[in-house]
Parts: sequence; structure tokens; C-alpha cells
Amino acid sequence: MSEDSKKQAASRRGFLSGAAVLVGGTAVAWGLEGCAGDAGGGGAKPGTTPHAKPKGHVEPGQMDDYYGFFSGGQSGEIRILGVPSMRELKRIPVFNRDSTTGYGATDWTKELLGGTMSGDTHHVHLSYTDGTYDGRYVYVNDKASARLARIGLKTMETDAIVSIPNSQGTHGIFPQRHKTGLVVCNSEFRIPQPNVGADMDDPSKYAGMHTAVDGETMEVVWQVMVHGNLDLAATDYEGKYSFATCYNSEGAVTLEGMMAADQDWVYVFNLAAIAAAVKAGKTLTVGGFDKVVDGRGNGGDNELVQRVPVPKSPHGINVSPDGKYAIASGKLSPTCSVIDISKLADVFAGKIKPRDAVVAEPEVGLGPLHTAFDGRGNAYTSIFIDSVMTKWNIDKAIAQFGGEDVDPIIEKIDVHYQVGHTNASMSETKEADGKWLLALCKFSKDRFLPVGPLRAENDQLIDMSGDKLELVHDGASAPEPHDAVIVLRDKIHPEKVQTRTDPRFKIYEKWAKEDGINIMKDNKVIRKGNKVRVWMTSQAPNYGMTEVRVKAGDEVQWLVTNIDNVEDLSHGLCVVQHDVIMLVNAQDTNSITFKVPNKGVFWYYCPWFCHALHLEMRGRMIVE
Ligand code: RUQ
Ligand code: CUA
Repeated sequence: MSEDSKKQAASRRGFLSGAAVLVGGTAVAWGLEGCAGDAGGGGAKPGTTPHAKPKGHVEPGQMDDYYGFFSGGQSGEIRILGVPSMRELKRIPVFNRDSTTGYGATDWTKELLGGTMSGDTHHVHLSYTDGTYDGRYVYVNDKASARLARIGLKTMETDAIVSIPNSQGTHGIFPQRHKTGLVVCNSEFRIPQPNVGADMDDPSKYAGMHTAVDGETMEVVWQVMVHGNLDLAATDYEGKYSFATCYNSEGAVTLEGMMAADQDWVYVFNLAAIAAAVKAGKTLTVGGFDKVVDGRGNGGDNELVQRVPVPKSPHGINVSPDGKYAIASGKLSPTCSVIDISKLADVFAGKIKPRDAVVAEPEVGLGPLHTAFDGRGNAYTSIFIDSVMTKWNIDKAIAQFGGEDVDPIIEKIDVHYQVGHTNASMSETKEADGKWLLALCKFSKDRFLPVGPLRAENDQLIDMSGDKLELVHDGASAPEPHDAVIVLRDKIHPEKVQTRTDPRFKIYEKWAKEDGINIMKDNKVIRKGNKVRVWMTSQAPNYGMTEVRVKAGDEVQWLVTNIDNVEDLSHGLCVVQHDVIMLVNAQDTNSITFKVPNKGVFWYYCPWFCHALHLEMRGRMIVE
């Protein structure tokens, strides 16, 4: 090794251990190269832990303590990373066409996507029971086409997508936390209601929607129409309220207009009152949906909705793990607004003013966006313009607001660069454990090798367990995760092979019945006119058929069932020259439909490395 690369290697290690020092030009990474006492002769330096394991490092063969569920932004997907290693484990296609799995091209997923092949995922949240994750579902928004998707955590596959009526720019979403109940969804863009060509040039008539989707049935339950555009969403821990930040209370359609007012809102939705109004039939039909309640009465503050005034264009809204406070991050104001949830009943009862529910407004830095928690009474706010994470104490902020001379700010740590979202281990549950903090940075600039005009984002991992915040990992990620949740691994219980209980198996069974087929056994070509169904099994390294004969002009529906009952043994089907590739996991069935316009011999092969004879796992489609 050259002197230079030695130094580089040492500083990389030092970066991980957070304890590298240069002694007389020789790099010594304390804790990695033996005892500090005999390395360089200097003894342990103050602030270093000679024998401590490098923080955030997960040894080969060791597993992470947490799952990180990250949105994939414009990729339309969800990604699963191990935390703290930040190793990417899986990408789940949700709103996108995915060549790896055939998602968006296979029969079931084509129907799920309904012809819209792109999306923009921002916010991922898991289903809850009793204030913590219950390991059942993941929900994610599509800002591009106003949809909500659900992923089943047993298979980590998308199992439902619902289009949200009367909405554009579905942004913040949040499931209820006391049980798997409603998932609330905010429309960020105000539009004419209904949006069918009237009122287009009169933005004062535009309105937004706060929508509730049933987390079990994935059906839209109700919508509340409001004046404002709704940004981020949150729910309380008791099932009483949901929250939405609202910038552009001005109702403007230009940037200058949206920033004009010094004050905007946190909307508080009274869920019982809304349900009662729907039940009593106090509803409107808008755009064909008949369970819309009007939350615009009395200027916007009424029995369904109350608006808490907060400074200029708030962004994130996060509820503390003790369920006491909803904290809105100021964005254009250098503050966070702390709302005492216990005061909201009095706000709805008209006993106090909405603004009286604000119990603290600490100054956290320029451009606060989102807030995470450690379960020890501290909050961590991502600060975009200052490019720092600010750690502050909630109780001290309340005391300061009450006139006491205390400083709630505990520490600021630089992040690289321009942090958007933040989250911490179990932070969105009552079990927040204060171990790992994420800073999802929007720019990586000089942190990674340059790769052309578009660079990776930088998902930074911070050890938040000690007295001092410590940056332990730079995680390059393809653009662009917006948000992530970090979930203790024993909350999640994925299946090892497909158990064939997901809704899509009903359609395969229906087709098999039509054709008199035993899916797990039969290899047959069934013809009805020019529609041909190919039923085929796979078992490493063989397909059930090595020759399939069809006719030019046929429409072929090909179903492959992987009868291997071995974990991690996936097969698939690629029919060359026909834009057909799909994945078939162990014990799974998958199907894809395509046209065969031309005569000739076309090989099909297994695209997944499954056996020493994997390359031989193929056959000929003969088009006559
Ligand atoms: S937003 S950087 Cu789409 Cu979650 Cu805040
Ligand atoms: Cu089956 Cu490769």
C-alpha cells in the first residue's frame, strides 16, 4: 500500500470508529488496530473509546437490528435497508414498472397499476396496533397520481392500490396508531371541486381534501373538504385526531403568493365528529364520491376541523412517542411549534382559542423540516438551510416559552448536505428507543465519486445513543428517498416461501378451474380460439415443458408455478424478443400475457441463477 492509500484506508476505518488520530504521519484507528495503549504510544485520547466496536459497523455474516423502510421518490418504489449497516436488502416495486420482477407487466400487477406506470413515493408508514408496529402492512403515497398503496409484510409485495378521489398531489399520509384503522391522506394541491372544467380561473374556489382510507379494506371511507393545501400528516396515539400542516393559507397559485402571509396553520381533524357527520348523512357528493363532508364552515374552524395558527409555511408534523405533543417544523420560520394534544378538546369545545394549544416555539435553525424523537424527552429536527440536525429538549422548550430562562437547544451536528427528512429508530411509535438517527440529505456534492450530472443522495446515519451525536455512516442512495421509518427487526415476520394466500392466488385458481388444471402439477397448453394458456411448472433446473407450440397471431398467457419448496430458490420466465420477463419465487405462481406476431423459434429461459445447470434451464417456443 502506498502511504496515501494507507492514510485513506485508515481514515475510512477511523470514520467508522469515530476514533482515528494521526500520530506522526502514521494513521492509527483506535479500537481497530489493537489497544490504544500500545498504538502510537499516546494512550487513549480524550473522547475516544479504545475498545469500543466501530459504531454502525455490522460484521460479515451478522444481521442488522432494524429494518429501514425507505420511500424511493420518483422511482415509485420502496426500499428496505438494514440499519445500522445501511445495506440495501430489497426494492419493492409499487407504482413503477420493474424489469426484475415483471411488476407492471404481469397480469395481476398490470391490473393493480391500471395503466399508470410511474409514481412518486414520499411517505412510508407501517400499520400499528396499540401504539407500535404490528408487522402487517406498509402504506405509501403516490404524489404523482394521488394514490395510496399497501404492501403486505409477509411477502413484502404490493397487494393493493387505491386511487383517491378529488385529490391531486397526495403527499402526507399517516395510519392511525391505536389499531389498524384509517390511513389519512393529504392532498397538497388545491383544485376546483369537482375538477371538471368549472372555476378553473378562480383559485379562491379551489379546495383541498383530507381523506381517510380503511387500512384493512383499502376503500375510501370519507373526505373532508378544506380551504388550504395540506402538506404532511400525522395521527395521535388514541384515535381521536389527525393533523395536517398547511402552507399557502393564502390560496395563491404562485410562489410569491404562497409565501406572502406570516402565518399558516396546523389543521386538526376531529375524527369522531367527522364519522358522526358522515353517519348522519351531512355529506356532499363531489366527483362521484358521496361521503365528502365540508370542513370549510365558519371560515374554516368548526366542529370537524380546527386550525392552529403557526408561523410561515410549516412542513413536517410529528407526534412525540408519549403521545403528548404534535410538533410542526417551521420551514420558512426558524422555529418548531409544539401543540399540546391534551388541550385540543378545549379548542373544539370553544373554551380556548386554537393558538392557546401551542405550548412552545423553540428556535432550532434556518429551515426546519421534520422532527424525530429518542423516547427520552428530546426532539431532533432536520434543518435544511443550515444543513444540521438540531437536538432539543421538549420540556425545556415549554419552560422557555413559559418565561423561564432556559436554553432548550442541546446540540447541532453538521450533515452533508441539506437534510430533508429525518427519522429515528422506532421514533414514530411509543417504543422510540433513541439509538439511530437518520438524516436523509438531498445533496451529496463531494461525499461520493462523481457519476455525471445526477448524483446520489446521502442518507446519513447518526449514533444518537450517547451524550454526543456521532455521524457513523454515509449511505449513497439512488434518487430519491424522502422519508424512512426504522423498525425493530423482531416486529417483522416475513415468510420464507410463498404461502399462496395473497388475493392474487384467487385469480390463478379461477383460471385453473376453467381449464381443469392442477396448478402445482400440470404442464399443458390450452387453446381457446387464438387465445392460448400455457400452464408450466419449474423445478431447478427444469421447466415442466421444453417445447411450447403456438401460432402466429396468438395471444399467449403464460403461467409459471415454481414447485421448488426451498427458501431463496427463485425461478422466472424470459421469452426472448417478446418483452417478457418475470419472477416466480419458491411455491409461487406468476402469469404474463403477450402477443406472438411472428413465426419462428424463440427460446425461453430462466433468468434467475438457480442451479449449476441454470443456463440449461430453457426451452423453445415454436411459433407456427
Ligand atoms: S416531504 S423533505 Cu414529501 Cu416528506 Cu419533507
Ligand atoms: Cu431456474 Cu435459473
